[in-house]
Amino acid sequence: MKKIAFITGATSGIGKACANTLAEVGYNLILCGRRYDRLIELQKELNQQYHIDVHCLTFDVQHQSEVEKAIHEIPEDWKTIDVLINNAGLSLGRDNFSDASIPDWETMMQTNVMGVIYVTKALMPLLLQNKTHIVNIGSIAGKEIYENGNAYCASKAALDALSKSMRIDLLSKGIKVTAIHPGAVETEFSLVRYKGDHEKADAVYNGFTPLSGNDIAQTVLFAISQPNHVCINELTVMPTAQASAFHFHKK
Ligand code: NDP
Ligand code: 8X3
Repeated sequence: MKKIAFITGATSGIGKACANTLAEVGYNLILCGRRYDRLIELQKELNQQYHIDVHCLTFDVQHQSEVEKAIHEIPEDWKTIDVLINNAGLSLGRDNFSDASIPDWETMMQTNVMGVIYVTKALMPLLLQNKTHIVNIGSIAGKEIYENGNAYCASKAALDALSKSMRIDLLSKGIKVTAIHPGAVETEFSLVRYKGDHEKADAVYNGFTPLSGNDIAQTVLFAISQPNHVCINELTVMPTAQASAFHFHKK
């Protein structure tokens, strides 16, 4: 029987790359995101290319009732989830604490922190039943606080704490929890952060080779491919040209 992975934020970037990587090694996938058309397109591609089954769930992780409704409607034969990848997330703006927008901050906290809580709690009976491996996509931003990172850094620091808490609380249930903390990955992340400003978004990755979504997907695959008795608790992954949140070697 094929394994099943549940991936949030599968319409783009790291989540989409995880979908491709896990499809390639034979997982069936539950793919989530708000953009239904992208999910359906990806479903078709993966189905044709890798002959795997894909179930799509459209919901906004910020709304507990939407999350619960979608998860409640998972068909019976999709309930044996082996891997949960909590990946959906975003940054909005890179503004000084004094003038950053509170609605932006609320969206980040609600998505990056409460979204992970809503999804994981709604899935909990299935996670316990299946001893599902939970993989949370954190960020270097949760480890090293940088100027004008404020609420995004806070949201990823909270997720770091949540990942550690899950690992401790679910230890006796036989559930592995892995946190992956990427540095700069070229996805739609910066375009979202800079609200559609391509020039600002592209500038983030100028002068060095950033990670790709696939680089992180390969790290996730490594973590979930370990023997039963081995748990990768956390990994920080950066481009070779990045040494910390502050140090880049740009040409
Ligand atoms: P993308 O913008 O390319 O992808 C973000 C994904 O999250 C999309 O699929 C989007 O789907 C989903 N998403 C965002 N908000 C919501 C929401 N409210 N409800 C449901 N889904 C949502 O960025 P990345 O792939 O780079 O980001 C993935 C994760 O990686 C994030 O948690 C990010 O913080 C983290 N990360 C990224 C880094 C980078 O440099 N790119 C570095 C470190 C961490 P849709 O819009 O269709 O709902
Ligand atoms: C995304 C990486 O350094 O822009 O989490 O915060 S960073």
